[in-house]
Amino acid sequence: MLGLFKKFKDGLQKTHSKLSHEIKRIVTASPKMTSATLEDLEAALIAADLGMAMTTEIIAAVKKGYETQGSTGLDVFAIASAEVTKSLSSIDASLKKLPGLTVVSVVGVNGTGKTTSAAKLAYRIKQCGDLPMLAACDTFRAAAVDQLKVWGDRLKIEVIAGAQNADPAAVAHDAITAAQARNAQYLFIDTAGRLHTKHNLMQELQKVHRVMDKKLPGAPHETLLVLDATTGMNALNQAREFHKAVKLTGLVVTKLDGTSKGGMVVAIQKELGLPIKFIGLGEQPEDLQPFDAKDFADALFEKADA
Ligand SMILES: Nc1nc2c(ncn2[C@@H]2O[C@H](COP(=O)(O)OP(=O)(O)OP(=O)(O)O)[C@@H](O)[C@H]2O)c(=O)[nH]1
Ligand SMILES: [Mg+2]
Repeated sequence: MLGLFKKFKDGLQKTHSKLSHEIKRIVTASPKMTSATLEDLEAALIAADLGMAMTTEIIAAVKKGYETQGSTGLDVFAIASAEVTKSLSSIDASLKKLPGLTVVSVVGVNGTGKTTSAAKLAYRIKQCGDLPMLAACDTFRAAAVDQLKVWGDRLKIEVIAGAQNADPAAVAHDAITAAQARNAQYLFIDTAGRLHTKHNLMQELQKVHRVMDKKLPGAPHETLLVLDATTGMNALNQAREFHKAVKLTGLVVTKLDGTSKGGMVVAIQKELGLPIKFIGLGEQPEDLQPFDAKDFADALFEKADA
């Protein structure tokens, strides 16, 4: 477990070092929490993409802490970490598991990491001893089916695919049939990348979901939107539009390794009220982790050493 946490921290390193140095600089220069100091802190939190709502809560908590105990022993890092933990752990972030087959649709705009995340998720399930399967429902992009098959071969997970240009809804339908026949516990549906602003593409996704629900009432049981952390706040618009078209049940935030926009995770969950279920921290099968609010907050607000 320690190894995973280190990876998680390494992924957030850029966000963390910038933010912690800023906080330390501000607090050292002016230990008394004057309104100017609080404004500086606010600017640092917003610059780290934590979003307005979360930033306001943190500043209020710091102010309250200062009013009750003064500057001696006031730990801005601990206060911020506690506020973020409290806020992010308010929604259940676990992946649903039904008694029979659980179908998980993986959706999002182009290139966010859907295929990779679907494969990594299936790998996690396999590691836990359950039987996962993958469905190649991106029949739009020429190499997409092969890309998923390569993952399937590598991870020894069965991939259900149709012919090139097949109807994605038909592939999803057949994949559910196959998964039920094998008594699989999970089926992950890899869908084509689509712009949230393209009405016809969103309708196509709705159709895929309708067909699944007809085949297995309630499916897909999870609809995970994959967001690329490096896109910053545009991710919010993507999430809103996808949520309108197909009811999302959670988010997967990818590419948190090496981005300086790790704070965005907080803003997204806060603004949308949708749980972040997993985060992507690299390109290897094990580089996907369940989102843990406390680990995340601690990694973000760990005190700088120097
Ligand atoms: N560093 C890093 N790279 C990632 C992560 N997740 C995915 N990638 C990379 O991002 C690129 C796109 O990933 P895909 O899984 O193909 O994305 P997609 O959403 O399926 O793309 P389309 O199907 O074309 O819409 C690949 O090069 C992946 O290896 C992550 O968490 N970290
Ligand atoms: Mg893909």
